[in-house]
Amino acid sequence: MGNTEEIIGSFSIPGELISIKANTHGHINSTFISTFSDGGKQVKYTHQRINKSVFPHPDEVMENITAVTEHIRRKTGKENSTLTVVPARDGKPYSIDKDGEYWRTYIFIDDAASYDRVPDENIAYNLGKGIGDFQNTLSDFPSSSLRVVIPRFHDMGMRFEQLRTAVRNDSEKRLASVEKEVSFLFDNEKRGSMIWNAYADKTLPWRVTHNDTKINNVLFSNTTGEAVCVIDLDTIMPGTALFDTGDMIRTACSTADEDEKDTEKMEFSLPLYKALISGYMEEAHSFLTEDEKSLIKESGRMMAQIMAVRFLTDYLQGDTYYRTEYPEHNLARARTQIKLIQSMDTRWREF
Ligand code: ADP
Ligand code: GN1
Ligand code: MG
Repeated sequence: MGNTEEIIGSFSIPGELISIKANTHGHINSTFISTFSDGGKQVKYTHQRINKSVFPHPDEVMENITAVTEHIRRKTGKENSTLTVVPARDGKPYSIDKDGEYWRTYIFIDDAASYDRVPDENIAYNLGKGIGDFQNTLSDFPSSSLRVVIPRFHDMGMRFEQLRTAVRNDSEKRLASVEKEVSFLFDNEKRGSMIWNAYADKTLPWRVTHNDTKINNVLFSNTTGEAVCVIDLDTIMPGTALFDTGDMIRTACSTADEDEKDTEKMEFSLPLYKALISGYMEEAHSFLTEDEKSLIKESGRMMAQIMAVRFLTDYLQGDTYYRTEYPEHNLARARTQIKLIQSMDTRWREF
């Protein structure tokens, strides 16, 4: 923890550091929660080392986050309605350690829960409402002023190209065990590419979108269950609202964790879908176009597919992108996403 303690000291935080603990729920950054004692009061902070191989320009990531959080706070007038960036002592929204790694600090949002899997319909409803409200609050933010921190992040065609390269190279000699999964995904390439293509040719409107609206990127009040704050703003960029509806559907209308090893446990749930979309539409019906509304259902399938493609690509390439806890972790994630797509197809057919 030595380096972590040192970097925490470079931020403008009053009081005395009491403890630091790691949080391993995200797949990308390294997250630590600290507790400070300030005049007898305990205050918690989140510190993150930004993953530079995923975000090659962390300063641009922080530029986006600073602008967006200021906009949200100005409009809502509520302190914890968004992340609060704690500046470094030199006034920058990040601090660079002796190894050249970028770190940032946020105020930790207390009395709020983070779920890796949706516990009930009420939380699904509140997730939809929270993301609808987030998009609505940012509807007057100029999307063209945002830095594109990961170009073509949800470009299905590009993700399939990356999978093709990984299949061709088979650098880890893992291809033989995943041929069924690879062919399922390629069979669905055209269908899965439809939303990105309609976004890229501007048939779908360009908006400010979060682009990573999985359930553990929203914090929920411990008392009311309402969405308190949308976090993990790293990938805020121009996008279609359907990237966000899709990732919510993928993670909040499913019956198992994203990395459940037993694919039998992964099913698409229509009651959770109804709850999620009713919360979302309460906030979003006024600004969505009919084209967008008609593609919401498809967006869940598309996001499950792009994740399956990305997890499988990472598996074939030797697990260099996502944090993994065991050698088959990305494979489990990919298989579970595929099972979710298959279950969506079955459930919608029955419906
Ligand atoms: P990653 O980019 O690695 O996914 P996140 O920003 O999503 O990192 O943070 C990882 C986890 O840390 C979140 O899922 C959440 O549980 C917790 N977390 C992050 N920031 C805060 C915060 N400001 N307040 C409370 N919990 C937080
Ligand atoms: C990553 O950072 P985290 O864990 O919230 C990834 C998302 C994926 C998600 C899958 C920058 O999100 O795109 O949907 O894992 N973030 C990035 O769980 O690649
Ligand atoms: Mg996250």
